[in-house]
Amino acid sequence: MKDFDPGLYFITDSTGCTEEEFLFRVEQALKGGATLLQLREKDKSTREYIRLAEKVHAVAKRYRVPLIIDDRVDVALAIDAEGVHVGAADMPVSTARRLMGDDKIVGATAKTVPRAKEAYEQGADYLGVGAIYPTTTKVKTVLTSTDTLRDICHAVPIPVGAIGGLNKDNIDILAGIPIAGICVVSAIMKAKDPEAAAAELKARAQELGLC
Ligand code: TZP
Ligand code: MG
Repeated sequence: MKDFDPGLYFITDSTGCTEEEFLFRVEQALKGGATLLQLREKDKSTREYIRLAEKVHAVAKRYRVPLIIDDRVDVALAIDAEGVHVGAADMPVSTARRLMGDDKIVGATAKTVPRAKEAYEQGADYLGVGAIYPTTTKVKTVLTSTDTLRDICHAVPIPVGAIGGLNKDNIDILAGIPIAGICVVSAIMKAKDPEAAAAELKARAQELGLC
């Protein structure tokens, strides 16, 4: 069943964390109200990625939050995750959709209106658009203007999430843009208290009508 809420999309980064600390932080984020979870690992072997994904999936299931795997359709299929997220350098959306099947969530990164339309036409269920602000998370990206973000929201009928350097103190820049949610790594992952950080970010986003 494809049922997901992109309101507060928490994307993980296990860099510098023990596995125990990492899983604890993921759980705290879910407790704090993250509605969608993405496991994003750049340096793990396939075997390590699958092992960690199984553990994260078990936690996510307890909170009934869908787990999306970044980049890796094979890992998503191996653990029967709820979905996969593909970027410009990953598998095309149409291929990811064919391999994942119609019941799974396929998300895509888009930084322009044409790319957003293409991803939608190829079967994407949601889009991540950014970076809105410079980010400290390890990622190859360029900034996307809020005008482009707004244009993308109007160009496709699927949910659009804003990403990149977002936190509770700077998301007001997105007020009035019809996004479906906020996607963050550091604002939750690097917070002293990930549960409180997630709850506060969600409350602020709701206040601004962003999720
Ligand atoms: N894509 C665009 S920016 C980004 C990704 C994966 C990283 C966002 O991380 P943060 O820490 O919320 O800026
Ligand atoms: Mg990617």
